[in-house]
Amino acid sequence: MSLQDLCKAVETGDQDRGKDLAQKLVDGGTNPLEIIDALTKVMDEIGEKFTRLEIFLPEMMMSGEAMSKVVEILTPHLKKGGGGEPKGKVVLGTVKGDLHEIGKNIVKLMLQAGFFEIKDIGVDADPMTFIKEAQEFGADIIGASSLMTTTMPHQKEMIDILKDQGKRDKYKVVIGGAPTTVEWAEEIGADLYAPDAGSATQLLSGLLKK
Ligand code: B12
Repeated sequence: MSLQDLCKAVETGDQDRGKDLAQKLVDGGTNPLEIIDALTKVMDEIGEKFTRLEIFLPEMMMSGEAMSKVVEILTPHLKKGGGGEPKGKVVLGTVKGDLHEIGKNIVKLMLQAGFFEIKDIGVDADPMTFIKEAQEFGADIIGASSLMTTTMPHQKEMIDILKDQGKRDKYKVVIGGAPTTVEWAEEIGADLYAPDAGSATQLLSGLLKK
């Protein structure tokens, strides 16, 4: 039983083995963040194999589902840490046209563990939905995930609408997702880019202090 075995189980989409191994690894003291890190690399490889037509959509789906199941097993371990003063309110979603949610869900867990209050607006969220939900929730931060180059423009669209409506200063906007970069964040006028869920909590805490 090793992290490598778990990676193999997720790669081959074996949910039951994935859940079992993940449980054994955390019970044995492996850091859940180390597991997520390793599995994110596996998903990157899956994506590359998909591009090279070495695997097809059903395989990518099975790996994605196996990873989601592992994240469910890790959830109580990520949430450990006891109480604390809420640091801020975040509306979090995946942008319009984009159904990728694994990364967003991990970010949500990590932010909750870091004492942020989260309103998860799911996937395929319209720019106006982000803004409406942020207003209703009294959010400090809007977090938008995009996993595809084709949906990244909706992160910009949301910021542009905020500007047009004179609400840009009401919220800090943070973006993320595999194809996004710090350069893209600067180009579209986001306040922050976080490369992974592990750094997001710290970076967001810093952002609210500014
Ligand atoms: C799993 C997967 C799927 C699953 C999604 C399952 C689910 N429930 O989410 C399924 C099979 C459904 C799927 C579908 C498709 N997919 Co897909 N998918 C992937 C894959 C392999 C992994 C994504 C993933 O979960 N990674 C693991 C997580 C943990 O990493 P992450 O999302 O990057 O998140 C981390 C950070 O980025 C960051 N983060 C993420 N979001 C945010 C947000 C904020 C605010 C912050 C601060 C941080 C942050 O923190 C996270 C944790 O550390 C990627 C490959 C890749 N390299 O990304 C392709 C990939 C994204 N998919 C791709 C494609 C093409 C598709 C489809 C169009 C395929 C098809 N022909 O139908 C559809 C599109 C569906 C749609 N409309 O969205 C392409 C996109 C190419 C492009 N245009 O850019 C990729 C890159 C694969 C490839 N190389 O071709 N996919």
